Amino acid sequence: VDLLQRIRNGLDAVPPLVLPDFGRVSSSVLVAIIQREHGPVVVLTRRSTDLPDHAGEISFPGGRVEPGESTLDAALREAQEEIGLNPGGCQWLGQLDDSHTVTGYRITPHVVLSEHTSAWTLSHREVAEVLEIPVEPLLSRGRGYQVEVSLGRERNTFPLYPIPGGVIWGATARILGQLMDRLVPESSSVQKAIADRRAIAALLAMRSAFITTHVNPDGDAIGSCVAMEELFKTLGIPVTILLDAPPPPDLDFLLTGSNWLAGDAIRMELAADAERMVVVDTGDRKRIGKVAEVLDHMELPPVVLDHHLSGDIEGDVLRDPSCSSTAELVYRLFRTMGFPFRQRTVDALYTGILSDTNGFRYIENRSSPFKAASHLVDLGADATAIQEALYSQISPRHVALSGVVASRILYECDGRLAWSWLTLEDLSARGATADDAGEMAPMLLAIRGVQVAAFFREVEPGRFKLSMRSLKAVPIVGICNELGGGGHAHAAGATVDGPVEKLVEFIAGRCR
Ligand SMILES: [Mn+2]
Repeated sequence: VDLLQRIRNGLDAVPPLVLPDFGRVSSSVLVAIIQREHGPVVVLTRRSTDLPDHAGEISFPGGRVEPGESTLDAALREAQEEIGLNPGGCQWLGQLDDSHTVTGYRITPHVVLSEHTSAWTLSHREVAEVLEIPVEPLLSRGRGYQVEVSLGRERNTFPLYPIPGGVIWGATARILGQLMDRLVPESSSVQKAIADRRAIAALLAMRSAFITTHVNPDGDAIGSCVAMEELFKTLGIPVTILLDAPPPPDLDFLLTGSNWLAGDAIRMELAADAERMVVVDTGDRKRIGKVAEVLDHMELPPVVLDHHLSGDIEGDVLRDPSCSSTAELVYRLFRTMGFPFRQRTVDALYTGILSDTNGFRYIENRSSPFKAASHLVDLGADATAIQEALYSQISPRHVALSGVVASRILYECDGRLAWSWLTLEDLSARGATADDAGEMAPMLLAIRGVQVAAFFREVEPGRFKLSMRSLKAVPIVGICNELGGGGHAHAAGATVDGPVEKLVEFIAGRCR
């Protein structure tokens, strides 16, 4: 198939990302393709060195969209003004992705096939020269060199394409990269981008929303809820967070200013009050507790944003286990959307990443959680306050219960498996709740020589919540799956019937 046909096919196969302007100036550019003897070329301009902005840089013809004008009309008009390209000789091929610049513009690129053959008529005030860049050699560079640029607190990453006599960078390079992506629509990165934009389109099209997350919510669950709430508020979409039970006190600071309902307020009659539900940090119906009843009675299926390996809720599912946390997934989504990060959003997302990586311990050697966190701190996340809020809040009852758990630890498999337990009586004798017990498995896993930790907490007589943690060499999610539970490779759980000794025998058998 010839290159021009591949461009057409790619534009048809990959839908454009269409974004709100989030208060930025609306602008558009024209990606004009001309079929020359040696193959298709794309028309770029070198901007005049006298211009106040982007002087001497290489860019597509384009500019600000005037009131009442479509983005396509604006792009064609600007191209005519700048280089004398005749709009009548253009055939529209399609639209590339909206993007936001660090300088405050939303750019919509339109791709046209132009029949231009005569000499270019330059507006010398704006344009120094027209560059006809062959598409073929660009393609061999793929996505080019990835360059990150900071301007104030903003950051942006885009490819950089060297061409004879200069480089293409910035928003122009990103748009060119989008065109290159359309030439390989089957590649996994493009397929991932298509999944992203399906979720983004679903979120932007909502008229009212509920947001929910899993029972016993952690910093990632609540942080992701709050970040999504901020998105809907900014878009003017009515939104309420629904929680199975009131949030744990140490996460209260995140929910200040949020609109949320929990516990007895969760009734299935709520289903009529919002158009769709967004489920974050889980994709399992049984993990959202009471809220499942509301979900079941809603007309439209939910949007799921999750970083766990699997889930049974159907709808628009954006699942990415390569993310350390749902907060990291939401951070990436907001970057793609060009959503302007504000204080509440960056605090919520930083909390999610810090919490789910347990203070950057569970990162599986990925750099992405650090990059996201570093950007969020640059954007103003109060890392110190969040650290104190999450990690200086252990209740005296938890410390007392830890003592009980520590005094009972038993070892199997030559000390590689450590396990302990708490009964309902242990809790009631100390006036403690399940929240006071919290996570005990990490304490067991920190013991020298221990590779697998199993902690059992009685939830009703004879029935236990098993929580497991393991070191890298020993994945334990399979064991929890066999027991009817699930989770991550090295942090998983299940609800199981005793006696505990029998269960430990089973686990030890799997660890030998
Ligand atoms: Mn999570």
